[in-house]
Amino acid sequence: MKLRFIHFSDSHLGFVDYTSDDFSVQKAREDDAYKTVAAVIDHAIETKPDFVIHTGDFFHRPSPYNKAIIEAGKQFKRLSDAGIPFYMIAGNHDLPKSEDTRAIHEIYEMFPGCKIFYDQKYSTLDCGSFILHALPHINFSQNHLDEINKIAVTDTKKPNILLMHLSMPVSIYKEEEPGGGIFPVDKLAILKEFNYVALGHWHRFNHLNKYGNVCYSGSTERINSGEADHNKGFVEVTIDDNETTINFKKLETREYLNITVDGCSSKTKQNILDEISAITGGRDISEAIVRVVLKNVKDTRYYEIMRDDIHEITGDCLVLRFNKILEGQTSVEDRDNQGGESLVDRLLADLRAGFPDEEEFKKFEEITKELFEEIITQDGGNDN
Ligand SMILES: [Mn+2]
Repeated sequence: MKLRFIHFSDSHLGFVDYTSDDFSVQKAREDDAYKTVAAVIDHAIETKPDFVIHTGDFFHRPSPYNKAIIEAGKQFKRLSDAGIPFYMIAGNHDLPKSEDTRAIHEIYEMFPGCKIFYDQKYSTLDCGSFILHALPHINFSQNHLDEINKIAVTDTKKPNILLMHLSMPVSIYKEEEPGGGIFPVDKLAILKEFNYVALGHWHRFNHLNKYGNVCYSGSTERINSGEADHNKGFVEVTIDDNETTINFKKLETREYLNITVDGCSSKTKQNILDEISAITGGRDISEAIVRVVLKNVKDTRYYEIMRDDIHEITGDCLVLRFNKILEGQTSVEDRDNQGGESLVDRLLADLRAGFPDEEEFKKFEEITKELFEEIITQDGGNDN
């Protein structure tokens, strides 16, 4: 008995990158997420797997924008029309935090073949040729642990597949996301009893061999520059008797170009600009997101290279971010982290001069950022 299926995750539909205040950039980035999800569904329709699974954070928030709701519906309908069953669990981003709000997932269950788990409980489902075990995101950590402790394989005659959206108790990445809960160490042994454990929450593909066929498929599109260093994609899995094969498939995503020039204090302006030119290499990067970081910049030469100098080399790109890190510092200041170009950053930079007192300004900055965050996220508190 051979099973072949696709596992994808963390598509974060409806994510809008507010680090750019340019509406066309926000729109382009939002559309990127729809395109990559459509590409996964294209692949599914072409290759006709037995089923498709998604391990949570399909949407970026519990109340997605209409466009995200519609785009999701289109893709679910395509799968449904092609007769490919779809199984999904809710993640910490798309499950409502309050008990009296209904989950958006419910509407997609109207598509034949579409089964979504958002009930904050561990459950199993006999799918005929295999047993599906689903552990959607659970808001309260004690309940989460109680449900994890119920996980058990009882029928070994069929392949068993477990879906979870959480962190594994290994600290591999500095980007490791908070908010999804952590799988308890003393329960790890059970994972080996599964033919496949499909994980969501971490955005980088990772097959955690030592726990068994335990695999993060990674997300389908980047949501910040911390994700620039790895490919995005999905996973194709086959279970042939007791043999599980895991194949990562790379997705074509928008180019995210991080350029770092080290030791600028000992380089001339021309050296630095040449180094950047060598990397962009006269290619067309008009659709790319480009981030240029100059490290070890001498205080007295801080204004020697300006954004316009960089723009002259790169030409127009979708987003150009430019940071300078002063000698003796290890990172750009928080307010400069995204390239120093956001609306709130510019506002704060302008207002900075009006605050002779550093402490007072810090307090003001903190409150302003909190307020701004609340306005743009509408519902505050739903991040991670
Ligand atoms: Mn998550």
